Amino acid sequence: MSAEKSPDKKSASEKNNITQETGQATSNGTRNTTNLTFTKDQELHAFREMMLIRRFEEKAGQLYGMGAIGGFCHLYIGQEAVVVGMQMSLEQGDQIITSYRDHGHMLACNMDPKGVMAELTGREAGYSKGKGGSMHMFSKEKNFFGGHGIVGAQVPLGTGLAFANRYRGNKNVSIVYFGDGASNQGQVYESFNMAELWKLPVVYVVENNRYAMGTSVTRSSAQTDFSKRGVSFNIPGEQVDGMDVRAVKAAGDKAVQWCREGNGPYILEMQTYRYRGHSMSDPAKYRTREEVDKVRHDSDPIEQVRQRLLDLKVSEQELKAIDGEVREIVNEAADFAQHSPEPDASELYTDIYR
Ligand SMILES: Cc1ncc(C[n+]2csc(CCOP(=O)(O)OP(=O)(O)O)c2C)c(N)n1
Ligand SMILES: [Mg+2]
Repeated sequence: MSAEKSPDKKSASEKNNITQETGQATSNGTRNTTNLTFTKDQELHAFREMMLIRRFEEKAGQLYGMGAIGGFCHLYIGQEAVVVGMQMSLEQGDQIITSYRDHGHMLACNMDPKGVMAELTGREAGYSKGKGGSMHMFSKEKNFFGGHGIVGAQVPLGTGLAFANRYRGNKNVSIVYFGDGASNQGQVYESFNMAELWKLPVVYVVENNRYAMGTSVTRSSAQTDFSKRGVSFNIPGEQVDGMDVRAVKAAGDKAVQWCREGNGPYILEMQTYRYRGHSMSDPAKYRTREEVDKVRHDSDPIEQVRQRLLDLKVSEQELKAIDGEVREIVNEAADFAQHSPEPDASELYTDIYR
């Protein structure tokens, strides 16, 4: 019997409908219908932050198409609510670490869009002096620890960040983002074991966007409820509607508090979706246009916030003005990047171990 036909292997979307329904899921996979509300200021903040990521990614896609960006480039379009909602739960000094699908995480951490775009285009003014590209950027100042191209590699590293917090006796939490595909890696479970054993303050955020490259979760994962992946280590977990920024923040608050109080790690499965292909070179033939259109139409994270703002009597013009400001920031970043010089050849010999 094929994986698709097995009764236990329903698709994540079947089991955990990505809908506009709000509310947190509990660890047994059922959703609470807790009423989640944001103040108008929080809605505006979420709208602006998500728009910045979306416009930035659209521009990166354009520049890639024009040949201005070389190497790999993985866009975050569709997943914006995850990183924006989580960021709203964090405090100064909390660390972030993620995979190669990292532009949104950097912008959410307040890294400069000019520095990110300059890195994408391989310029001297980029965060890694033009030598790292899309997948390898860092900012110690903003507590952003990369940007990792090896699937799952950030999980033990992020667990190490949590160990450092514990060792130093501070109250900071490390947020480790990884994908549904990465969740099947052995190093993830070695990390889970140590994190629970030593009660490390780490939130593991599984960004379940339903695909690992061209492989759907139902074809690759024996257990598609990623919130349960910590069960044998006694790590609590929840499934979260990762398209609703309010649900993300509510779950983030709970998980971060759990960690800050010294209870050990927490797992959040964010049910989300990527609109674009795996990377810029993926024609995405493994899924239908209709599947993508349906998610965009029914549960787009930005559209949800836009609708709520309109209900709060924020005018279309105000929302357009925010979009205009964001577009300007992104255009300036693209101009800056393209006018920044390429790194000098001597840079080949810096920032390396001999
Ligand atoms: C150790 C390792 N194996 C394989 C790859 C090739 N690879 C790059 S991305 C990817 C899929 C990962 O999917 P997922 O974790 O779901 O993250 P997403 O791309 O959906 O954000 C694979 C297999 C890699 N980079 N590193
Ligand atoms: Mg994935």
